[in-house]
Amino acid sequence: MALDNETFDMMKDAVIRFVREKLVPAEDIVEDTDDVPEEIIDDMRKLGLFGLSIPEEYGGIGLSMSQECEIVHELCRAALAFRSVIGTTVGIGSQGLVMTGTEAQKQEYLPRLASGEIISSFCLTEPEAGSDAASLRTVAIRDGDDYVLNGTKRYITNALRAGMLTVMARTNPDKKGASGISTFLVDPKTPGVTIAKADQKMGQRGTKTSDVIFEDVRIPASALMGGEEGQGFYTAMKVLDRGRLHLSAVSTGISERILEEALAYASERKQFGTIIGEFQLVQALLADSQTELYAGTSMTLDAAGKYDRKEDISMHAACCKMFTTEAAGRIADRAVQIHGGAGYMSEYKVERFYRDVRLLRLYEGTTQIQQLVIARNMMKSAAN
Ligand code: COS
Repeated sequence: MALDNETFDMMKDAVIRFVREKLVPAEDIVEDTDDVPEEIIDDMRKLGLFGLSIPEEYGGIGLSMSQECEIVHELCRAALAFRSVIGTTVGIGSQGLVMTGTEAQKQEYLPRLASGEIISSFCLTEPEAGSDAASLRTVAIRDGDDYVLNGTKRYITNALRAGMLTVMARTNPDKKGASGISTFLVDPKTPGVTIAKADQKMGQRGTKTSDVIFEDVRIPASALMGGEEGQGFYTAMKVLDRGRLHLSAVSTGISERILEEALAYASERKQFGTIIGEFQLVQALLADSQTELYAGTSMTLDAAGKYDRKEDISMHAACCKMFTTEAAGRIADRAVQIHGGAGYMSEYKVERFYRDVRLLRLYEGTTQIQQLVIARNMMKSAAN
C-alpha cells in the first residue's frame, strides 16, 4: 500500500502549504480557546488527512508507513493539537480494524473514518492499567447475542469528538493476562456510555482527552473486532508498535519547528554587539539539536521502511519512539535556553512547545516501557 511518487509529492506540498498558511497562523486561537476551529478540521477532511492510513478500497489514501511518517512530520511543524485531531483516526483508533477487522466491520467504519465523517478513539488505558496494559479491568460479558460492557477508560484522546471507540475489554475475567482481552467497536452514543468532561493538562491545549465510562452497555456480538475473542491485547500491541513510528514522526516534526524558532531568534537577537548565533556556546546548542533531529528523522524513516517491507519493527519502533521523544524534550529545552528570559514568556512559542512536547515521552508507552521493549527483544534474539 503506497501512493505513487508524483501524487505523494503533490500531497506533501499541499500539507506544507496548509501548515504554513492555515495552521501556524491559527496556533494562538487554539491556545486561547483550547480547541481546534471547526473550519480547520473541515480543511483537514478536504485534504484527506483522516484517511492517510486507510486503504484506498475503503476510501482512504493508503499511504505506506514511510509516506505517513513524512506527512505527519510536516503536519507537526505546527502546534501538536492539529495532528491530534486526525491522530487517533489515522493511527491507534483505526489500525486494529484495518489489521484484523471482519469485512463487514471494515465496510461499516473505514469509509466514514477515511472521510473524517467520524473520528475514532483507542480505549486501552484505565485508572489502574497504564504501562501494565494487560491488567485492564473493563469487562465485556457475553449475554445471548450481545456483550455487556462495564468499566472506566482514562485519558482517552478524542473521545469527546469520537463517532467510534475501539475498546479493549476482558471477555474472560478468569484469564488474568493478555489472552483474556478482546476488542470491540463501540458507538459512543450507545446507552450507558458516558464521555466525561475534558481533562485539564500541562500543555497541548486544543487536544481533547477524557474518561470514558461504560455502565451496562449492551453491544451486539458483531461488534467484536475480527469476530474472535482473546485477540485484543495482541492486536493492541501491534497497533502500538505502528503508532510508535507515527509518534516518532510527530516528535521530529515538532522538533524541526522548535529548532527553526530557536535559529530565527539566534539570528536576530543581539547581545554584546552581535547576533547571539555568532557565539560558540549558542552554536553548540543549535548543533546538538540539529544532529539529534537528523538522527531521529533518519532512524524513523529507516524503521518505517522496515515496516513497509513487513519486517518485525517492534524493537525499532521502540528505539525510535524513545530517541525522538527524548530528543524533542532536549531540543525544546535548548530552544528555551537560546531565547534566555524570553523563552520563559508565553509571548514566544517555545514556552508553549516546551510544555507540549513533555507528553511525547509519556503516551503510547513511556520511555521506560520503550526500554523494556527494546531490551526484551534483544534478549529474545540472543536466546534464539
Ligand atoms: N506484538 C504482538 N504481540 C505482542 C507484542 C507485540 N509487539 N508484545 C507483546 N506481545 C504478546 C506477547 O508475545 C505475549 O503473548 P502470550 O500471551 O502468547 O505469551 C503477550 O503479548 C503478553 O506480552 P508480555 O508478557 O510482554 O506483556 P506484559 O504484560 O509484560 O507487557 C508491555 C508488555 C509492557 C510491552 C505492554 O504492556 C505495553 O506496551 N505497555 C504500555 C502500554 C501503552 O503503550 N500504553 C499507552 C496507552 S495507549 S495511548
